[in-house]
Amino acid sequence: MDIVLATRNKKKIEEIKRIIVDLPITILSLEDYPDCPEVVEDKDTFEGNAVKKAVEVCRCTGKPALADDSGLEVDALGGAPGVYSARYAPDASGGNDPKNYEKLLLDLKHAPDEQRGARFVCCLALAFPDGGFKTFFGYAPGRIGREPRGKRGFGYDPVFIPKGHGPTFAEMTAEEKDRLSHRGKAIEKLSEFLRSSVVYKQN
Ligand code: ITT
Repeated sequence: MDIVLATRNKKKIEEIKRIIVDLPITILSLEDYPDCPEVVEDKDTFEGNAVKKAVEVCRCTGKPALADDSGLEVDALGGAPGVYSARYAPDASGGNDPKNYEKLLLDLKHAPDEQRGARFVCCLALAFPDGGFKTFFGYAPGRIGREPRGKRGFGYDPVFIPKGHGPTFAEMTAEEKDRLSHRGKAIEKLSEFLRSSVVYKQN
């Protein structure tokens, strides 16, 4: 079965590909479909944006499409940046720009440790050519550190410390992050669905 990844974030693509390894599916990307237009993310929920991205890419390619909408919810900011995580700093060039976590550290400058709680959220949407779709959620609870640490991962990883751990996601190996991450957990649920799904067995 072919699945087109409906994302332009190369780091997300790397993570999804390395976690889905044990399933006999061929992962295609938008680079295989250069004529598909950019999807405008104008919904105010992770689910809304993920479903929109998956459905539009599925319509354009004629193949099942998998989209990831994700972000960081910070308690002291009432859940911000949330669905706007990729564009939190007004002058950020995209979701992997350090300006986003630099702004977050500045906004939390006066927040004591007990108010630095946060969680990463990932919603995966898998859309099918018959118009149907399924969503899968994953959450990673943790807290925001006081300075960036580590060079691995992407986005807010250098400032996110998962619950029960000392290092940030950016200081962990890929395997350690995948075990704890919102994306890893959502992909586990997607994999269970694909393994048991009639659609998957028929293709
Ligand atoms: P696509 O829409 O093309 O998939 P994007 O980067 O714009 O790519 P989102 O709109 O879902 O994706 O934004 C998610 C942002 O949340 C992402 O760019 C990062 O800033 C942040 N984020 C999500 N998952 C993350 C992770 O595992 N580690 C660090 N930051 C993450």
